[in-house]
Amino acid sequence: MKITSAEFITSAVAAQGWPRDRLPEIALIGRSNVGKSSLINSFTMRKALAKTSSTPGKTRTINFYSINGEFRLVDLPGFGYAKVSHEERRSWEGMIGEYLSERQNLKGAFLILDPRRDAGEAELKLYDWIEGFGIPVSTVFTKIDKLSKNQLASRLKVLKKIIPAHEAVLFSATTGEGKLDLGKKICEMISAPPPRA
Ligand SMILES: Nc1nc2c(ncn2[C@@H]2O[C@H](COP(=O)(O)OP(=O)(O)OP(=O)(O)O)[C@@H](O)[C@H]2O)c(=O)[nH]1
Ligand SMILES: [Mg+2]
Repeated sequence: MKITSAEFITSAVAAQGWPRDRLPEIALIGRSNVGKSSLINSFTMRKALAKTSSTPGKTRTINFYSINGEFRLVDLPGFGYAKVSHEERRSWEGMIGEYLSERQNLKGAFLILDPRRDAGEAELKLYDWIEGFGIPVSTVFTKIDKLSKNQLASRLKVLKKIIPAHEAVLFSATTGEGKLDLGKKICEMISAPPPRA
């Protein structure tokens, strides 16, 4: 996929703030600090389009980025950020749940995982939760530059037994590896019939 334009559209904390048109959307979901915002920057070749940080919990709103004027990548706040209050966590879950359950534009989601960590109950629950809304989910293993080929192969063997990772995309925001595969998956998702009519 050739990227001709990439722009930040808006941030939202609730449905009133979502863009009002019919452009298809692909959501990025995963633990805090896993690299969701970095993936957007790397994929679009725009260094600072999405704000990133080495401290977890950087993205706290739902952020919409328009790509080629054809579809939007939607950066969701990460979950599992230990330092937030119970109340704040509930509000995040509410915000993401509202988006996943009600957003008609949503054509697919990427569950972003760091292959150095074990996929735990939180990831599995999330995978099932998204699928339960009738949204196609694809797994992306990111930060693969941090592992050798052998390490990656053995980690994937373990992880694929835990998490549904059929045709997982292997990605690195640092090297740009996996961008072609990611683009292909996005094309598949946006050209498929609406997941829920
Ligand atoms: N080596 C390497 N570092 C990465 C990669 N992707 C992200 N990082 C680093 O990981 C940290 C977190 O990246 P973010 O993109 O801010 O993570 P996020 O998932 O958006 O985090 P939240 O907004 O807190 O949910 C930053 O320090 C990035 O530079 C990658 O592919 N390779
Ligand atoms: Mg982020």
